[in-house]
Amino acid sequence: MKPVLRISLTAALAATVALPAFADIQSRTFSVSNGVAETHPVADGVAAMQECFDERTDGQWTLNAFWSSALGDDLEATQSLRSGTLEMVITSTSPLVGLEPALGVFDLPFLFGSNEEADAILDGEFGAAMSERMEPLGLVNLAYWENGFRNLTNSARPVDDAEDISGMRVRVMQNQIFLDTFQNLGANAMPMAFGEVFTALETGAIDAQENPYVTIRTSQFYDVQSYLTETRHAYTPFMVLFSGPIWQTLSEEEHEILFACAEEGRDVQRQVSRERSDEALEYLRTDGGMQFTELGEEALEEIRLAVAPVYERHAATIGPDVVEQMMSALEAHRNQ
Ligand code: KDG
Repeated sequence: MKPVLRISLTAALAATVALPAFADIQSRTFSVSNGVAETHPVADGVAAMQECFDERTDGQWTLNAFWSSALGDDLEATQSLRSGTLEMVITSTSPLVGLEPALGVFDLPFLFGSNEEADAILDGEFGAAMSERMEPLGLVNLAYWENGFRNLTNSARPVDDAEDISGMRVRVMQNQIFLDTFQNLGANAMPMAFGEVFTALETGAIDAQENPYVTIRTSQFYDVQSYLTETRHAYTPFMVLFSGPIWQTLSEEEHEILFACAEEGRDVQRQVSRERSDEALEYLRTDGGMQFTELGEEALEEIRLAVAPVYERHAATIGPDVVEQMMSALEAHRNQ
């Protein structure tokens, strides 16, 4: 639902009836599935959302969070929402491209240049249009939270340029665009659910993975990876998804509380994610024992050129109009 429509709907509702506070609010418990660990900044967002529920429902609503893929991986949990057997999941957009190919636009390499740019696109018209695409799937996107800029870890060698990635068995999210991106770099890209990554690294089934610093730290990948390279090759958003079938059983007032509290959670989660990113990198380079490499401009340009064909190759799947809308929105924002 577009934010503008939502505000007018709420205003109309408020103008017509003067219900006593919490009149429409029933006691409820919403379970929310997460692939990340409870130490991840998503937990700070969940806590802020719960505080908002406490205020807005007089303590009648409880958010019951599950961590580290306890309720299944991102796609499995999302399917549970669609069948109405689970209320919420906080998931990367990438594993959902099989449900909505347009979400693949967020996986295009080096798309966003900064957190600020990502926020502007996700919280603006483009993000709202992508959220609308979830509704026919039986999903309501309450807000975009931050997974973040992704960086490469591996157990084989320092990565100083594209050649060093060649031949590495790199785990990627289950998504053809990520697969192609790393295959274009000569890697042996291996799609895998997030919950399987630690064990696959520990047993040597794969050599490498890529995630934001806070995820590398909170999932303790530093225990099974020796080398860390700053690539910032993609920015992944989280969607805070709610079950469409369960959504239909709630009142308009309850809908508004869910949107408002997910946005309060968003602001806290993004802030903590950014505050912790630098701390996480410092930890990984010191106590985490990882050898850190920052790519030089030449090496980074070489990688950007190697992965550039991914845009054209996947435009048809994502939707040429979607890619065009994204690029136009980015250009408009950059020219502000
Ligand atoms: O809860 C989100 C995680 O399951 C996952 O999406 C995190 O970036 C991630 C990955 O690499 O799968």
